[in-house]
Amino acid sequence: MSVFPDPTALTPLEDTESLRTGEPSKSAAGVTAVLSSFRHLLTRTGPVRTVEGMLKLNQKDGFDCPSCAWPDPDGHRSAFEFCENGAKALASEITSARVAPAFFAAHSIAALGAMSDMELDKAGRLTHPVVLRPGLDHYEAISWEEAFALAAAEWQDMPTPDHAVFYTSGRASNEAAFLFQLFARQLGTNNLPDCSNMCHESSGAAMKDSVGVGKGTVTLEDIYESGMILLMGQNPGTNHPRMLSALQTAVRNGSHLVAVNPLREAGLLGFAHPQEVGGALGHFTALASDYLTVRLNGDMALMRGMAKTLVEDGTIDRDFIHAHTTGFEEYTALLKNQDWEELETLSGLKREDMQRTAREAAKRKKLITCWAMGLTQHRNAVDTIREVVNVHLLLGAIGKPGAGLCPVRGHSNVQGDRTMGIFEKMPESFHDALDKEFKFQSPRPHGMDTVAAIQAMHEGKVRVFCALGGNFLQAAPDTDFTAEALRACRLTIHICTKLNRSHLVTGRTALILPCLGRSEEDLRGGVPQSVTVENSMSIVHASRGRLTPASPWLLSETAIVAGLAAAALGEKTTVPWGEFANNYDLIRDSVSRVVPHFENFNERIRHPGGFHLYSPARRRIWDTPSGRAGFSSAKLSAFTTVPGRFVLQTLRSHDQFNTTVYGLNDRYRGIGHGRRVVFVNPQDLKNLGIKPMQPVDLTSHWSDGTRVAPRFLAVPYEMPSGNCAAYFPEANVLVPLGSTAEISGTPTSKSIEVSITPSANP
Ligand SMILES: Nc1nc2c(c(=O)[nH]1)N[C@H]1C(S)=C(S)[C@@H](COP(=O)(O)OP(=O)(O)OC[C@H]3O[C@@H](n4cnc5c(=O)[nH]c(N)nc54)[C@H](O)[C@@H]3O)O[C@H]1N2
Ligand SMILES: Nc1nc2c(c(=O)[nH]1)N[C@H]1C(S)=C(S)[C@@H](COP(=O)(O)OP(=O)(O)OC[C@H]3O[C@@H](n4cnc5c(=O)[nH]c(N)nc54)[C@H](O)[C@@H]3O)O[C@H]1N2
Ligand SMILES: [Mo]
Repeated sequence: MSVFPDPTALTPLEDTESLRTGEPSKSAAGVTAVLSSFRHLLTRTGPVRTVEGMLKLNQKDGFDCPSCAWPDPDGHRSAFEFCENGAKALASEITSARVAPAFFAAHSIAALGAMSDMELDKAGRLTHPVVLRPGLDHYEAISWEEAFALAAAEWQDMPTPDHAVFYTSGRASNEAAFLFQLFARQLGTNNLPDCSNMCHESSGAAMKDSVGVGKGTVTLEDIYESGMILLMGQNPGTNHPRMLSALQTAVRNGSHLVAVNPLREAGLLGFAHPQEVGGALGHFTALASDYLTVRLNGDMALMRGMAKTLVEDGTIDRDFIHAHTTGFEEYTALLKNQDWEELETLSGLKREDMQRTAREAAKRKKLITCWAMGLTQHRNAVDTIREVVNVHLLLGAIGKPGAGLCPVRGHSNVQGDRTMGIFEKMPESFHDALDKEFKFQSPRPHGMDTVAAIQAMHEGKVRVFCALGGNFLQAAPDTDFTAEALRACRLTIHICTKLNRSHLVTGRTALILPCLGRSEEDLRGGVPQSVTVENSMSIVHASRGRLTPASPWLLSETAIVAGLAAAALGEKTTVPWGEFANNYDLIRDSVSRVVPHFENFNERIRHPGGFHLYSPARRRIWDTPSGRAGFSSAKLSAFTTVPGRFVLQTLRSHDQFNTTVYGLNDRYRGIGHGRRVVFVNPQDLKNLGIKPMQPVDLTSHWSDGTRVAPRFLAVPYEMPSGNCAAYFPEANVLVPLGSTAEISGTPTSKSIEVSITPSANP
């Protein structure tokens, strides 16, 4: 049974016939963004809840924005510390629409499957726990007790603990995440895949190896006082809009911004601050003063070209290199033998571009490099990020004010979840501390990451799949294969706020366990509870929901995880699940003894604005085996295709948060009313004999065969020849499960080899 809308017979809402295209924008935000925020909020929630919600969003006594992980400015927050896309995320959470048991009675799985992702989200907030029993095609209400007992029975019936998989998406609070990993480990498995496996895993792997920490080394203050910012593989106008005001401050302070992106993204070009008079009138601050339209996956070559320039010019920081690094000789030998021609071919840039950028960095010294998915989702992602680190090491641009590495995280608490132990291979020291705190033996063999879990599920080696948030089916690569994998489980469980397609592709039995959103008041025994989150700059702070919950039947994520664990583990457990569920301070007390640098956790989060987690690399202490930061001398590479084919990247439109589709516009790229589009270089389209707006089929090529995504409209768009782009999740069917980044295992969602042909279904 298909649970996807037929792409060749689209629903009226996604009727691509009415697709509009216009000129891409030259700046982001401004008043249109504010109007768009309020339109989304008002149409989905009503005026009172809108104002209540906005006034508590990102305030020190309020709740953390459920959208991205960009930090809040300290000291000078405005009354509305939010952005257009934060408002959309909030509107989606505090919507007045409801998915109650009657909704499921009226809609079979097949009927829900015919709805688009946007319609599923717009259906509203889930109100009751529901179950899909074997052989039936409607979810029906179930009590919390019965749901916990049903799940417990499946977990207790597994041949081995490794027949369980626990997936986490990055919106879960620290408290829920800590309990989730504890449950998995008390059950006896490290099978803890998370969205990070598909996201910044490559950054963590590269940085841990090179500089000893897997997290960013800068703060907002550093951004403000930087001399130069390299913004690589990131579209902040859409995905981290609050970053634009930080960039504006940096530029006004004299920082030099260089954008590195195959597409000319509006948010990199200019920013009209909606809360400044000029911005409101449409005057924008120019952001990037240099724009390198690198070829997809050409970044490693670019960085190597910069490194070569620095070494040849002799503009490197010899004292730093001598005192703090290893591998310099080997690396410089490599640079010496590197010819410019190869660097130019692989990067798609000119030698002068690389030299100019390097010289600017050498002149300004205080370099910050920010990056996101444009660097992490390629086969050589880890080597590319290590090459970024190489440039920083040559300049000594790390561990000093105004300089450092800044992987810009996605989900609002994805970094915190990892800190709390959501990882299939936590270090031994974490296990030891966990064992000591809870007086048990946690399993030591590494567990499965996202791709390995899909493979194992597909092979029938997983009985119970339990997800703390997220939309596994739509976020994972190889949609059809992942669907089969989910269907091979006995039980699939989703702890979540909103309906999504993962709820329609299920194990023999399925549970949807609806939880409170971050904006909602969480009362346990009449006492309001706070949770905590960690942002992209390692600041841990409290978040307290203030709004009335969407339904009186909802439980918090923390209480649901505790309820499941208590039922599944029964007498065997050494964890006071019930007490934890009723008082999150007790969870934080345990965290303070298990997780490094969380001493006096409860005290410290009561300080408005929270606290900054210790980062050794920030102080030039290198937590690596050699005690030094390491140059990487990896073999230069870039993804290429056979002639006539294209490198496809899958990216986000302006109207989505990952798999949650808020609307059908991608305003800054000039797209209106449609998502099934593929952006292609105008000359390439001509050469293919394809007209603008002509329907095309995309076929991806991989060692195991081809995959087809039918009927996308071809949109001519400036970018390097041989590259193209389409939206995720529609294009995920094209991403082969086996195509992953070396070392980090991240699916290569930004380098997929495709051919573009006139559609068989025009
Ligand atoms: N509103 C909103 N906010 C979000 C999200 C959302 O979906 N919506 N998602 C959140 C999450 S989980 C994440 S991880 C982040 C994602 O934030 P981004 O990484 O900004 O997200 P993408 O849309 O994947 O954009 C990738 C950008 O990298 C560029 N790019 C692609 N390939 C390459 C390359 O090879 N080299 C270079 N230099 N550039 C390249 C693309 O052209 C695009 O501009 O955003 C977070 N914030
Ligand atoms: N092709 C391709 N694939 C990609 C990417 C790409 O760029 N290209 N990006 C990857 C990246 S960077 C990421 S991070 C993943 C994202 O993967 P996921 O994190 O799995 O996906 P989301 O779309 O963020 O999850 C949305 C769902 O989370 C649930 N939810 C929302 N709020 C809450 C909450 O407060 N609590 C709970 N428990 N549930 C909640 C809702 O049910 C909602 O439907 O996708 C990855 N997949
Ligand atoms: Mo992400």
